[in-house]
Amino acid sequence: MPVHHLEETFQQTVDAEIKIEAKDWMPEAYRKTNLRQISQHAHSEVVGMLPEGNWITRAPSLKRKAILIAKVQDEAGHGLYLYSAAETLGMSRDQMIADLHSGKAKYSSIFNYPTLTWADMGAIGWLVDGAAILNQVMLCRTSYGPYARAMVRICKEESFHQRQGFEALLVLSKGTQEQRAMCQDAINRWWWPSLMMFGPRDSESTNSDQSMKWKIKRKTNDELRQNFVDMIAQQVKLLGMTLPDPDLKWNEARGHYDFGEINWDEFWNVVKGNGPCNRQRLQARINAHEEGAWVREAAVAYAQKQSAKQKKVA
Ligand code: BYC
Repeated sequence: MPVHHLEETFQQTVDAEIKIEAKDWMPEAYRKTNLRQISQHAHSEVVGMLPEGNWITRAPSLKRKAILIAKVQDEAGHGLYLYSAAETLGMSRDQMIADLHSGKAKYSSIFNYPTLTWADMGAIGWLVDGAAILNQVMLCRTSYGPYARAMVRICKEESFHQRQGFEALLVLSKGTQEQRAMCQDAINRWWWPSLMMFGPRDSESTNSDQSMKWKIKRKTNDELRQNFVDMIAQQVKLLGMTLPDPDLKWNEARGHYDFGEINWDEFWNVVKGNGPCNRQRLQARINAHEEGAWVREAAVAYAQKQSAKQKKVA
Protein backbone atom coordinates (compact mmCIF):
# COMPACT_ATOMS: atom_id res chain seq x y z
CA MET A 1 0.00 0.00 0.00
CA PRO A 2 1.41 3.48 -0.82
CA VAL A 3 2.59 5.41 2.23
CA HIS A 4 -0.04 8.16 1.97
CA HIS A 5 -2.79 5.50 2.13
CA LEU A 6 -1.14 3.95 5.14
CA GLU A 7 -0.94 7.37 6.78
CA GLU A 8 -4.61 8.03 6.04
CA THR A 9 -5.68 4.70 7.54
CA PHE A 10 -3.44 5.36 10.53
CA GLN A 11 -5.06 8.77 11.19
CA GLN A 12 -8.53 7.23 10.82
CA THR A 13 -7.62 4.59 13.41
CA VAL A 14 -6.42 7.30 15.80
CA ASP A 15 -9.53 9.42 15.16
CA ALA A 16 -11.74 6.41 15.90
CA GLU A 17 -10.03 6.14 19.34
CA ILE A 18 -8.60 2.72 18.48
CA LYS A 19 -5.24 2.21 20.17
CA ILE A 20 -2.09 1.83 18.08
CA GLU A 21 -0.16 -1.29 19.06
CA ALA A 22 3.55 -2.11 18.74
CA LYS A 23 3.19 -4.24 15.62
CA ASP A 24 0.83 -1.89 13.76
CA TRP A 25 2.12 0.24 10.93
CA MET A 26 2.86 3.77 12.16
CA PRO A 27 4.50 6.85 10.64
CA GLU A 28 8.18 7.02 11.54
CA ALA A 29 7.67 10.40 13.22
CA TYR A 30 4.89 8.94 15.42
CA ARG A 31 7.25 6.19 16.55
CA LYS A 32 10.03 8.69 17.24
CA THR A 33 7.82 11.16 19.13
CA ASN A 34 6.45 8.42 21.36
CA LEU A 35 9.89 7.00 21.94
CA ARG A 36 11.19 10.46 22.88
CA GLN A 37 8.29 11.26 25.20
CA ILE A 38 8.00 7.84 26.89
CA SER A 39 11.75 7.48 27.44
CA GLN A 40 11.97 11.04 28.81
CA HIS A 41 9.07 10.22 31.06
CA ALA A 42 10.85 7.05 32.27
CA HIS A 43 14.04 9.02 32.93
CA SER A 44 12.02 11.59 34.92
CA GLU A 45 10.62 8.88 37.17
CA VAL A 46 14.07 7.48 37.88
CA VAL A 47 15.87 10.82 38.33
CA GLY A 48 12.81 11.90 40.35
CA MET A 49 13.80 9.41 43.05
CA LEU A 50 16.89 11.47 43.92
CA PRO A 51 15.47 14.66 45.48
CA GLU A 52 13.18 12.63 47.76
CA GLY A 53 15.69 9.86 48.41
CA ASN A 54 17.75 12.63 50.01
CA TRP A 55 15.28 12.74 52.94
CA ILE A 56 14.71 9.03 53.66
CA THR A 57 17.33 8.91 56.41
CA ARG A 58 16.07 12.16 57.91
CA ALA A 59 12.29 11.60 57.89
CA PRO A 60 10.85 12.87 61.20
CA SER A 61 9.14 9.60 62.24
CA LEU A 62 9.01 5.90 61.40
CA LYS A 63 5.61 6.39 59.75
CA ARG A 64 6.90 9.20 57.50
CA LYS A 65 9.99 7.16 56.64
CA ALA A 66 7.93 4.12 55.65
CA ILE A 67 5.66 6.28 53.47
CA LEU A 68 8.60 8.00 51.79
CA ILE A 69 10.42 4.73 51.08
CA ALA A 70 7.25 3.29 49.53
CA LYS A 71 6.77 6.38 47.38
CA VAL A 72 10.36 6.45 46.10
CA GLN A 73 10.12 2.73 45.35
CA ASP A 74 6.92 3.39 43.37
CA GLU A 75 8.83 5.87 41.20
CA ALA A 76 11.38 3.16 40.36
CA GLY A 77 8.49 0.91 39.33
CA HIS A 78 7.02 3.66 37.13
CA GLY A 79 10.38 3.97 35.41
CA LEU A 80 10.37 0.23 34.69
CA TYR A 81 6.85 0.15 33.21
CA LEU A 82 7.74 3.13 31.03
CA TYR A 83 11.09 1.76 29.82
CA SER A 84 9.24 -1.43 28.86
CA ALA A 85 6.59 0.56 26.98
CA ALA A 86 9.32 2.54 25.19
CA GLU A 87 11.20 -0.65 24.25
CA THR A 88 8.20 -1.80 22.19
CA LEU A 89 9.11 1.03 19.80
CA GLY A 90 12.44 -0.54 18.95
CA MET A 91 15.11 0.95 21.21
CA SER A 92 16.84 -1.07 23.92
CA ARG A 93 16.78 0.05 27.53
CA ASP A 94 20.59 0.12 27.52
CA GLN A 95 20.54 2.63 24.68
CA MET A 96 17.93 4.82 26.42
CA ILE A 97 19.98 4.85 29.61
CA ALA A 98 23.15 5.65 27.64
CA ASP A 99 21.30 8.62 26.10
CA LEU A 100 20.30 9.85 29.56
CA HIS A 101 23.84 9.56 30.86
CA SER A 102 25.39 11.34 27.87
CA GLY A 103 22.95 14.24 28.27
CA LYS A 104 21.29 13.53 24.90
CA ALA A 105 17.91 12.60 26.41
CA LYS A 106 15.96 15.02 28.55
CA TYR A 107 14.12 14.48 31.82
CA SER A 108 11.72 16.78 33.64
CA SER A 109 13.16 20.15 34.67
CA ILE A 110 11.58 19.87 38.11
CA PHE A 111 14.08 17.35 39.45
CA ASN A 112 16.97 19.79 39.12
CA TYR A 113 15.94 21.76 42.19
CA PRO A 114 17.28 20.98 45.68
CA THR A 115 15.23 19.58 48.58
CA LEU A 116 16.27 21.81 51.46
CA THR A 117 13.84 20.94 54.28
CA TRP A 118 11.42 18.21 55.32
CA ALA A 119 8.53 20.39 54.09
CA ASP A 120 9.89 19.89 50.56
CA MET A 121 8.69 16.27 50.75
CA GLY A 122 5.16 17.55 51.28
CA ALA A 123 5.46 20.21 48.59
CA ILE A 124 6.78 17.68 46.07
CA GLY A 125 3.92 15.29 46.80
CA TRP A 126 1.25 17.97 46.63
CA LEU A 127 2.56 20.21 43.83
CA VAL A 128 4.94 18.09 41.74
CA ASP A 129 2.88 14.91 41.87
CA GLY A 130 -0.26 17.03 41.52
CA ALA A 131 1.10 18.48 38.27
CA ALA A 132 2.26 15.05 37.15
CA ILE A 133 -1.17 13.51 37.74
CA LEU A 134 -3.02 16.09 35.65
CA ASN A 135 -0.66 15.36 32.79
CA GLN A 136 -0.82 11.60 33.32
CA VAL A 137 -4.61 11.31 33.61
CA MET A 138 -4.69 12.72 30.09
CA LEU A 139 -2.04 10.19 29.04
CA CYS A 140 -4.26 7.27 30.14
CA ARG A 141 -6.13 8.13 26.90
CA THR A 142 -3.02 8.52 24.74
CA SER A 143 -3.19 6.79 21.36
CA TYR A 144 -0.26 4.39 21.83
CA GLY A 145 -1.60 1.31 23.65
CA PRO A 146 1.45 0.26 25.72
CA TYR A 147 1.90 3.83 27.00
CA ALA A 148 -1.80 4.28 27.85
CA ARG A 149 -1.92 1.00 29.78
CA ALA A 150 1.23 1.82 31.77
CA MET A 151 -0.32 5.15 32.74
CA VAL A 152 -3.41 3.60 34.35
CA ARG A 153 -1.45 1.93 37.12
CA ILE A 154 0.92 4.86 37.49
CA CYS A 155 -2.00 7.24 38.05
CA LYS A 156 -3.43 5.09 40.84
CA GLU A 157 -0.11 5.20 42.66
CA GLU A 158 0.42 8.91 41.97
CA SER A 159 -2.87 9.83 43.58
CA PHE A 160 -1.66 8.27 46.84
CA HIS A 161 1.57 10.24 46.45
CA GLN A 162 -0.26 13.50 46.09
CA ARG A 163 -2.51 12.90 49.08
CA GLN A 164 0.38 11.94 51.35
CA GLY A 165 2.15 15.17 50.34
CA PHE A 166 -0.86 17.32 51.09
CA GLU A 167 -1.39 15.57 54.41
CA ALA A 168 2.27 16.10 55.42
CA LEU A 169 1.89 19.82 54.69
CA LEU A 170 -1.44 19.96 56.51
CA VAL A 171 0.25 18.68 59.67
CA LEU A 172 3.02 21.29 59.34
CA SER A 173 0.48 24.02 58.64
CA LYS A 174 -1.15 23.30 62.01
CA GLY A 175 2.17 23.11 63.85
CA THR A 176 4.47 25.61 65.49
CA GLN A 177 5.39 28.98 64.05
CA GLU A 178 8.60 27.45 62.67
CA GLN A 179 6.78 24.54 61.06
CA ARG A 180 4.31 26.90 59.40
CA ALA A 181 7.18 29.04 58.11
CA MET A 182 8.91 25.93 56.73
CA CYS A 183 5.68 24.90 55.00
CA GLN A 184 5.24 28.33 53.37
CA ASP A 185 8.89 28.46 52.31
CA ALA A 186 8.64 25.07 50.57
CA ILE A 187 5.49 26.18 48.73
CA ASN A 188 7.24 29.39 47.67
CA ARG A 189 10.20 27.51 46.22
CA TRP A 190 8.28 24.72 44.46
CA TRP A 191 5.38 26.72 43.00
CA TRP A 192 7.01 28.23 39.90
CA PRO A 193 9.10 25.17 38.98
CA SER A 194 5.88 23.09 39.21
CA LEU A 195 4.20 25.37 36.67
CA MET A 196 7.20 24.87 34.38
CA MET A 197 6.67 21.08 34.40
CA PHE A 198 3.89 21.50 31.84
CA GLY A 199 6.43 22.70 29.27
CA PRO A 200 6.68 25.88 27.19
CA ARG A 201 3.68 28.00 26.23
CA ASP A 202 1.60 26.45 23.43
CA SER A 203 2.94 29.08 21.03
CA GLU A 204 6.51 27.89 21.78
CA SER A 205 5.73 24.17 21.98
CA THR A 206 7.34 22.58 18.92
CA ASN A 207 5.77 19.15 19.33
CA SER A 208 2.24 19.99 20.47
CA ASP A 209 0.35 20.43 17.19
CA GLN A 210 1.41 17.10 15.74
CA SER A 211 1.12 15.30 19.09
CA MET A 212 -2.45 16.61 19.53
CA LYS A 213 -3.37 15.50 16.00
CA TRP A 214 -2.03 12.01 16.69
CA LYS A 215 -3.73 12.06 20.12
CA ILE A 216 -0.41 11.37 21.87
CA LYS A 217 -1.27 14.47 23.90
CA ARG A 218 -4.95 15.06 24.66
CA LYS A 219 -4.59 18.51 26.21
CA THR A 220 -2.09 21.25 25.48
CA ASN A 221 0.61 22.49 27.86
CA ASP A 222 -1.29 25.72 28.62
CA GLU A 223 -4.63 23.95 29.15
CA LEU A 224 -3.12 21.57 31.70
CA ARG A 225 -1.20 24.39 33.42
CA GLN A 226 -4.44 26.37 33.80
CA ASN A 227 -6.23 23.30 35.23
CA PHE A 228 -3.39 22.95 37.74
CA VAL A 229 -3.49 26.59 38.84
CA ASP A 230 -7.29 26.41 39.28
CA MET A 231 -6.98 23.29 41.44
CA ILE A 232 -4.07 24.44 43.62
CA ALA A 233 -5.39 27.98 44.14
CA GLN A 234 -8.36 26.37 45.93
CA GLN A 235 -6.43 23.69 47.84
CA VAL A 236 -3.87 26.16 49.24
CA LYS A 237 -6.69 27.82 51.19
CA LEU A 238 -7.19 24.60 53.18
CA LEU A 239 -3.58 24.86 54.30
CA GLY A 240 -3.98 28.51 55.32
CA MET A 241 -0.92 29.23 53.14
CA THR A 242 -0.44 31.41 50.05
CA LEU A 243 1.03 30.98 46.58
CA PRO A 244 3.95 33.30 45.74
CA ASP A 245 2.20 35.12 42.90
CA PRO A 246 0.77 38.64 43.41
CA ASP A 247 -1.06 38.34 40.07
CA LEU A 248 -3.02 35.25 41.06
CA LYS A 249 -6.67 36.27 40.90
CA TRP A 250 -10.01 34.65 40.06
CA ASN A 251 -11.29 35.87 36.70
CA GLU A 252 -15.07 35.61 36.68
CA ALA A 253 -15.38 36.16 32.92
CA ARG A 254 -12.91 33.40 32.04
CA GLY A 255 -14.04 31.09 34.83
CA HIS A 256 -10.36 30.52 35.66
CA TYR A 257 -7.61 31.99 37.83
CA ASP A 258 -5.31 34.50 36.13
CA PHE A 259 -1.68 34.08 37.11
CA GLY A 260 1.67 35.81 36.69
CA GLU A 261 4.36 35.34 34.07
CA ILE A 262 6.62 32.32 34.36
CA ASN A 263 10.36 32.99 34.22
CA TRP A 264 11.00 31.28 30.87
CA ASP A 265 14.71 32.08 30.94
CA GLU A 266 14.99 30.05 34.11
CA PHE A 267 12.99 27.20 32.49
CA TRP A 268 15.19 26.97 29.37
CA ASN A 269 18.31 27.32 31.45
CA VAL A 270 17.30 24.26 33.50
CA VAL A 271 16.22 22.31 30.38
CA LYS A 272 19.62 23.00 28.79
CA GLY A 273 21.39 21.43 31.77
CA ASN A 274 22.29 24.49 33.83
CA GLY A 275 19.81 24.32 36.71
CA PRO A 276 20.87 24.24 40.36
CA CYS A 277 21.25 20.43 40.51
CA ASN A 278 21.51 19.16 36.89
CA ARG A 279 25.13 18.02 37.16
CA GLN A 280 24.65 16.47 40.58
CA ARG A 281 21.56 14.51 39.46
CA LEU A 282 23.18 13.12 36.33
CA GLN A 283 26.35 12.18 38.19
CA ALA A 284 24.31 10.36 40.86
CA ARG A 285 22.59 8.31 38.12
CA ILE A 286 25.88 7.49 36.39
CA ASN A 287 27.45 6.42 39.70
CA ALA A 288 24.46 4.24 40.56
CA HIS A 289 24.63 2.58 37.13
CA GLU A 290 28.35 1.89 37.44
CA GLU A 291 28.06 0.61 41.00
CA GLY A 292 25.24 -1.71 39.88
CA ALA A 293 27.29 -3.31 37.08
CA TRP A 294 28.02 -6.41 39.17
CA VAL A 295 24.28 -7.01 39.72
CA ARG A 296 23.63 -6.95 35.96
CA GLU A 297 26.60 -9.25 35.32
CA ALA A 298 25.44 -11.68 38.02
CA ALA A 299 21.91 -11.74 36.57
CA VAL A 300 23.23 -12.49 33.07
CA ALA A 301 25.55 -15.25 34.40
CA TYR A 302 22.64 -16.81 36.31
CA ALA A 303 20.36 -16.69 33.26
CA GLN A 304 23.06 -18.35 31.15
CA LYS A 305 23.54 -21.13 33.71
CA GLN A 306 19.80 -21.76 33.87
CA SER A 307 19.43 -21.99 30.10
CA ALA A 308 22.49 -24.27 29.81
CA LYS A 309 20.92 -26.55 32.46
CA GLN A 310 17.61 -26.63 30.59
CA LYS A 311 19.36 -27.48 27.31
CA LYS A 312 21.18 -30.37 29.02
CA VAL A 313 17.92 -31.76 30.39
CA ALA A 314 16.26 -31.44 26.95
N1 BYC B 1 11.41 19.61 31.43
O1 BYC B 1 7.13 20.76 22.35
P1 BYC B 1 7.07 20.62 23.83
C1 BYC B 1 6.82 12.46 37.84
C2 BYC B 1 11.08 20.01 26.34
S1 BYC B 1 7.75 12.53 36.42
C3 BYC B 1 12.35 19.33 30.51
O2 BYC B 1 5.91 21.18 24.52
P2 BYC B 1 6.19 17.92 24.41
C4 BYC B 1 7.42 12.22 39.14
C5 BYC B 1 10.45 18.97 25.44
O3 BYC B 1 10.94 17.68 25.72
C6 BYC B 1 6.92 13.70 35.43
N2 BYC B 1 12.11 19.45 29.18
O4 BYC B 1 7.28 19.06 24.21
C7 BYC B 1 8.50 11.36 39.25
C8 BYC B 1 10.84 19.48 24.07
O5 BYC B 1 12.19 19.15 23.77
P3 BYC B 1 12.58 17.94 22.74
C9 BYC B 1 7.36 13.61 34.03
C10 BYC B 1 10.89 19.87 28.80
O6 BYC B 1 6.91 16.64 24.57
C11 BYC B 1 9.14 11.18 40.49
C12 BYC B 1 10.83 20.99 24.24
O7 BYC B 1 10.95 21.22 25.63
N3 BYC B 1 6.19 13.60 33.19
O8 BYC B 1 5.69 12.64 37.70
O9 BYC B 1 5.12 17.99 23.38
C13 BYC B 1 8.68 11.86 41.61
C14 BYC B 1 9.56 21.64 23.70
O10 BYC B 1 8.41 21.25 24.47
C15 BYC B 1 9.88 20.18 29.72
C16 BYC B 1 6.28 13.37 31.88
O11 BYC B 1 7.36 13.19 31.36
C17 BYC B 1 10.17 20.05 31.10
N4 BYC B 1 9.29 20.33 32.07
O12 BYC B 1 5.48 18.31 25.81
C18 BYC B 1 7.59 12.71 41.49
C19 BYC B 1 4.98 13.33 31.14
N5 BYC B 1 8.79 20.59 29.05
O13 BYC B 1 12.22 16.63 23.44
C20 BYC B 1 6.96 12.87 40.26
C21 BYC B 1 5.12 12.96 29.70
C22 BYC B 1 9.10 20.54 27.77
O14 BYC B 1 11.76 18.12 21.50
N6 BYC B 1 5.55 14.04 28.88
N7 BYC B 1 10.36 20.13 27.60
O15 BYC B 1 14.06 18.08 22.56
C23 BYC B 1 4.72 14.98 28.35
O16 BYC B 1 3.53 14.97 28.58
C24 BYC B 1 5.32 15.99 27.42
O17 BYC B 1 6.56 15.49 26.97
C25 BYC B 1 5.49 17.40 28.04
C26 BYC B 1 6.20 18.31 27.01
C27 BYC B 1 4.13 17.99 28.38
C28 BYC B 1 6.36 17.34 29.30
